[in-house]
Amino acid sequence: MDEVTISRAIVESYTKELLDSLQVDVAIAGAGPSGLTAAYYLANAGVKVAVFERRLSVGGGIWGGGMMFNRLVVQDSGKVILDDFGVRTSEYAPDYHIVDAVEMASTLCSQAIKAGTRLFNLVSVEDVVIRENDRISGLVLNWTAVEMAKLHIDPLAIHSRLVIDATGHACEVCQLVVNRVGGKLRTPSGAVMGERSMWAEVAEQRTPKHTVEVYPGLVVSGMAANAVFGAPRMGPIFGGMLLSGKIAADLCVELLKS
Ligand code: 48F
Repeated sequence: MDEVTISRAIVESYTKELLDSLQVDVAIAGAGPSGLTAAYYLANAGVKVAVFERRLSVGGGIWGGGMMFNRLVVQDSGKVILDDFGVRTSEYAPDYHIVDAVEMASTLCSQAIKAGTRLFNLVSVEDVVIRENDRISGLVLNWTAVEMAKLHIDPLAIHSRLVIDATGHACEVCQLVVNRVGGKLRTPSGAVMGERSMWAEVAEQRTPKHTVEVYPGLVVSGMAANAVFGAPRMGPIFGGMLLSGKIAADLCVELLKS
């Protein structure tokens, strides 16, 4: 075995995928449950989709379950989506299904990639690309290592027809739109309204409703959708995250037709 061949294989194949991802149909910020679910359904629909994830690990808030008990709960509607992915569930009570968090995180990730998602971990979204009428038209990216080390190194950008903000509680892309673009979101206040205290039932009902095109070219999904619309957090019940990811994918497929 030759070290240079190993290095060339890695650099060439990664660069090829990155070059091929400089222009995509949908760019997703964040590889938590909603981002991975959106990516999986988009890739299966034949949409060119890339996910950019800040952390080394993919899966966001899935792994730790509830307070590090690595189990999650989904409702019947979430179970249907997990069935699609091939994630096993066991019924605990009517409409309450238990999921192994580690199986869910690893399977969502694996299936999204096998469906054709380009997944770049250790890459942070630090800004958005803006075009005519302030439409969001891409993402500005840098290595997470650069961000962590606070190095003064300029980022690179990719173009996309649509962006999904799947960054979770921080709703970072929407925050950028408000704070850097000076944009007015399609929320009652026009701003990020901020997440409210835990109320699982209400939060789970509201997450799918808030999965919308919140700004031209920008769809918001998952916990980011609730944070943007001032809805409660839900804790370790994950049906809403999965549903939201699927709704975001379906919405993008429709928007891409126009
Ligand atoms: O937080 P996260 O899992 O978001 P989600 O898909 O699911 C939320 C649930 O995990 C949980 C919950 C449900 O009960 O409340 O919190 O809405 O995943 C978000 C991912 O986005 C990454 C972050 O590291 C995480 O893996 N992320 C956040 N900001 C950026 C980012 C950024 N600027 N660039 C790239 N990735």
